[in-house]
Amino acid sequence: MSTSNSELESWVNEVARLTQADKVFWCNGSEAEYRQLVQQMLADGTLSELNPETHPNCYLHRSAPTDVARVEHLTFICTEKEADAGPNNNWMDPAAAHQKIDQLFAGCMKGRTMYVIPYCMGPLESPYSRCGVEITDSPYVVANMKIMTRMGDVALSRIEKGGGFVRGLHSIGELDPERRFIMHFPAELTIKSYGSGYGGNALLGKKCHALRIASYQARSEGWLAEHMLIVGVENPAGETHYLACAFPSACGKTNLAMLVPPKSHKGWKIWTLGDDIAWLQLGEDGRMRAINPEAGYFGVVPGTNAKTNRNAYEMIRHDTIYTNVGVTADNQPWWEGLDEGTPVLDWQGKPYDAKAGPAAHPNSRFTVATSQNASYSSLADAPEGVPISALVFGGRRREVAPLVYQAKDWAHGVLVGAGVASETTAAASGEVGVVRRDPMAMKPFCGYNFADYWAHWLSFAQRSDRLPEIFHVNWFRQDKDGNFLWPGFGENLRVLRWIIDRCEKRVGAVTTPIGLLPAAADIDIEGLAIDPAVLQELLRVDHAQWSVEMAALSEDLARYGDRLPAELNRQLQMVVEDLGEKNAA
Ligand code: SAT
Ligand code: MN
Repeated sequence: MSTSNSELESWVNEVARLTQADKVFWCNGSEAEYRQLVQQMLADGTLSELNPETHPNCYLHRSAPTDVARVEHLTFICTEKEADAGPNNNWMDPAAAHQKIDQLFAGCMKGRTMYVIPYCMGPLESPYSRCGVEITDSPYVVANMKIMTRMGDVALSRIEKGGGFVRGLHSIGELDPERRFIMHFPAELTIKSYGSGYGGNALLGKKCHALRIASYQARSEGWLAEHMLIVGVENPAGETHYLACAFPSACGKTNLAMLVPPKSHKGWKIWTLGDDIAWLQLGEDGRMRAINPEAGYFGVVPGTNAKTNRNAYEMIRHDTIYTNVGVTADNQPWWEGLDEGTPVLDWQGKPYDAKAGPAAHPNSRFTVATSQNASYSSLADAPEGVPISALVFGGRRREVAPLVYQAKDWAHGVLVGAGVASETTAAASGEVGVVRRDPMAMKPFCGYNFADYWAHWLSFAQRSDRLPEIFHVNWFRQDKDGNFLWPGFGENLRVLRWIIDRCEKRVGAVTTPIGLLPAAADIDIEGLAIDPAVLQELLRVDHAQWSVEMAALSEDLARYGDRLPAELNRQLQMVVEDLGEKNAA
């Protein structure tokens, strides 16, 4: 017996029989265990050591070239009824799915060690946290899970105290894209993932558990599992507001979460709670509280430098696992957007040739503990989480969406979230740069029918009158020549200030059909080389464009048929009518 939880014990035995693993290894989560795994991976070539002088305890992993991002077309939600998964998910019948994937798992760990990773998503003492156990044959996954979660003995003892756990079974299989599936069985709190060793496909605590399974669980338990960063903004008077912000993958969540206040903003501080996932619960006082279920960052490397994200740039100089970056002649990691050094090898370990492609894969990643970030907030470990003042949605949009606007109320805010759309990035396989509708930035991550999810969101208005205000931002507006209109990065603090002032009712707003916008004078642009005309443009609501946008949203919502909450349609109709009236006027 390796655990007093008999359910866990018998599942582990059953998996060992199915996969015919050579050895079963229970991870205790210690530093010594991590170091030993690293040694083993250095010996077998899974990792290589980076320059220990410039980057102590940093390692490079090169993934299979056909395994470099999440695979949404191979990701399934397996519910008894197809309608429960919804048009937003790929669906498979649970019995058929088990059969299909168990065939792949049969015997797949022959000659391999099977690692058992008990993990806790969220602070160990928090009632909002949830546990899971991932079984994997990948030591790279174990090392990443060690950084990304609270894992090992501490998690096992929480599981043994009761409360259940999510089962995650993972094998890299043959790393064959033709034999790859990421399957979720929400009713069984079970995940089965085969054939990929990459990020969200393989670190099952992240997107699979903390978003897809958790969103499903959250619905029945009355909370929300969201694709949101959590950030604290402290003003010079020492007052801190916490915001939770949702953006699609690779749209700058990590940068916003660890924003460095510009020189013009003396006395302002940013506190990072999380960069990717927020679990939101209503506290006893009716305020929404957030915890970050994760303990590490799995962040996009390209573009990271001392100017774009100084905190990230510094925290990844030690104790970091790099995946798919290039290297310099003296074995330092290298990526596009790093303004120093020259790559000699690309992410596949081939001699770097600028004509053949980038040195670092566009979705190359760093894995690093949250505590290494200079702006880390120790409240990330607080069992009660932090109170949220504002929920902020955003996307990457060349046009249409203004720099910032506020929803008129909670129900309208749900429409604003449902209307999130963004240009695609390299975080998922497929074409890059096309506008895709991505409601709440959860399109790839909601574990059930979006129609039911929106109904769940709307229901919060009946449960509290102290809900956060809801906003939408867009840092990515461009002019006709493709130049960004807004400087972004640290300067985004200027927009966060307006958001907080709105929450505190310290500033007015201009009412438009799409929501409440700042008067140009209320966005502080002092010290910015930005033309007032450009700011006007950033805050312009183009009614014709918005009518087209609302038609696209309406078409997307229509896919949910009768299941769509009537309230969401009502909100949409109000915006459409307002736009029409203003057009006629
Ligand atoms: O690969 S992950 O899903 O972990 C990263 C992302 O897409 O946000
Ligand atoms: Mn993400």
